[in-house]
Amino acid sequence: PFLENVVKHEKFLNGDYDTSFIDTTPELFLFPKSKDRGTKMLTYIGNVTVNGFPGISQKKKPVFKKPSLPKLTYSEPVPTGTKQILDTEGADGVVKWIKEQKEVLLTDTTFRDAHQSLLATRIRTRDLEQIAEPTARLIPNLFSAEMWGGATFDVAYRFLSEDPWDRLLQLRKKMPNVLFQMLLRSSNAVGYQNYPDNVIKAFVKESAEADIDVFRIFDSLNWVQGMTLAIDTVRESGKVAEATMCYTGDILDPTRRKYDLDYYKQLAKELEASGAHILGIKDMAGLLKPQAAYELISTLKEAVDIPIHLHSHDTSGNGILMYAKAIEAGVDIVDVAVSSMAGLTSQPSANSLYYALEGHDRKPNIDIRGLEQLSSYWEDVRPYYQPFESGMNAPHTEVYVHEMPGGQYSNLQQQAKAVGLGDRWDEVKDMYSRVNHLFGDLVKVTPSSKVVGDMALYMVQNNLTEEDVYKRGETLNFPDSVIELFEGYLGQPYEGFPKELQRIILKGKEPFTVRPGELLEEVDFQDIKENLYHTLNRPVTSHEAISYALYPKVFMDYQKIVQQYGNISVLDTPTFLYGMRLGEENEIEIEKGKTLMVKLVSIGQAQPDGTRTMYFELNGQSREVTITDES
Ligand code: 3PY
Ligand code: ZN
Repeated sequence: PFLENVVKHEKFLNGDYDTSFIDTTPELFLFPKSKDRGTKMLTYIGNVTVNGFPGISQKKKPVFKKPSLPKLTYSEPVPTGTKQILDTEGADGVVKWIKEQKEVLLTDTTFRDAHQSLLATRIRTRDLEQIAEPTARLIPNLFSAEMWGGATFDVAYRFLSEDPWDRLLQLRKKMPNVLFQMLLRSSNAVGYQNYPDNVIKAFVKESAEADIDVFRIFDSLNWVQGMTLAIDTVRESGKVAEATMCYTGDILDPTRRKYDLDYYKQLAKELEASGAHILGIKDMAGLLKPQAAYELISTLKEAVDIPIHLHSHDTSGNGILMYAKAIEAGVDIVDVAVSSMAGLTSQPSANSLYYALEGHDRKPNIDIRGLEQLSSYWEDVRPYYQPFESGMNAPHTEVYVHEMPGGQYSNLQQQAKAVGLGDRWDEVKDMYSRVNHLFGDLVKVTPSSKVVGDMALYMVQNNLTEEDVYKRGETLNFPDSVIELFEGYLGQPYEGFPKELQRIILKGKEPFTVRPGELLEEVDFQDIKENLYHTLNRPVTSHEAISYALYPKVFMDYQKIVQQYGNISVLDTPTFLYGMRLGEENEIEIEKGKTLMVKLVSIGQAQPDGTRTMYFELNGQSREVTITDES
């Protein structure tokens, strides 16, 4: 696969990012012949019915309950919220408002991190869009809704065949009152490696214009130098810069001195000085223990003047107790998810936190009945995505030892299975922690966490110990991601890389310590637009040009899907993931007021050439499509 992002493309590194990419990879640009919308839609349904959906092994479409939507009066205007504060008072007005609140404020992550962590980021825009307005009406006094960024951008195109920019637009129409928040991996944007500065700037500016309000900006090694470009650009765009430190290690453990209280205190001051409106604490693996949270928040409240926003994962089962301690210590905002999408590798439950703080003067100002109604909806939607559940179904305290971020756990488990290490998973987890120490104890979060995971798999697969790496390193072919990390492609870790190990891994290559973005040649967006205009036969938007710059292959594959099947984001999720049953009838609204009535009548025999004819009724007329049976 074309894993290499274009910035790693040799041509790109030579400053040659231009039309030649299209000339030399013509296979990305061959498009199937156009058909009418009905036929395209039936071809998709026929295909998924016969061949299934990637990652779903069961072929038979399950029967699902229709999700229960809250009964609301939609004629009343949507109540106002924090979005209106930003629009009228600006980012500083938002900061001032936060400081005036006595109650702890909440960010709802249900639309982003909750499903990224529980369901491999697979929730489709359609399922978000249906509950967006009820969310805006039932819990209008959220601080923000985290609904974009992280893995959602890539997964939307790659696995859901939908446009993430369109998601943003659609959700905003339904939620005009709440700040929209995204997770931005600094110079990695919403990808896995460094991009040139002008790509980061363009991405932030366009996201801000498309109405992202709060940018949670982190660097996967807590390297402030890697974050300042993003912070500056967010500020220039008039939005809220939540500069974020990732929490790793354990400040309570006297044997782990590298990331101690003082480290976080200094880092917080640096982030404040870099222009943060809010200080984010990103506890991506859920390592922050209750008493540690109390000490950390108390110290940081003294150290900085800006509000503090705490993000965590409930993997250990201690999330609510930890939040309660952080709230006692004065944290301003915490991240929670609607109950049926909360807990375990996701965020702690908003509903539980509400009750946990009963009688407390900082109890959140939120309508618990509203939360329960939203939770009922998600309880009905979640089973659609059952094949993407991680299989973790009880609190997992081992996380305090292996320190793997919630989102990585199931991913790495899959990777381990794929390379035949499924039954050595315990060894892989143990090795993950050993690799972390071998590498000098790193912050582990996308993308640095992936490098530690790659090395752990490599060592288990080859039965290597730390000693082998030092002794036989010259003869070992380390994973590319490991070499790139030690070269400096993800920035610089606190206290640097272990020197001897770096020398062994780089085998004579010189590392660099400047910002990788400085070394990369600027992307010419005009050029991209012109090229795409020629291949797609239509003008492309700035959003599309940016998506292409971030993910050329993923973006072009998505364009092919659109050409082949049309806009399949309008399909209901059971049909999108499982196709149709024989005799089933379905109503598909392909645009406002235009509906296709589809019935699957029969499935023809497989032909010697591997094709099958699918017999449908489309708006009462018989219609056949031929698909290839891949079984
Ligand atoms: C992401 O970068 O997507 C994360 O959620 C990291 O925790
Ligand atoms: Zn997270």
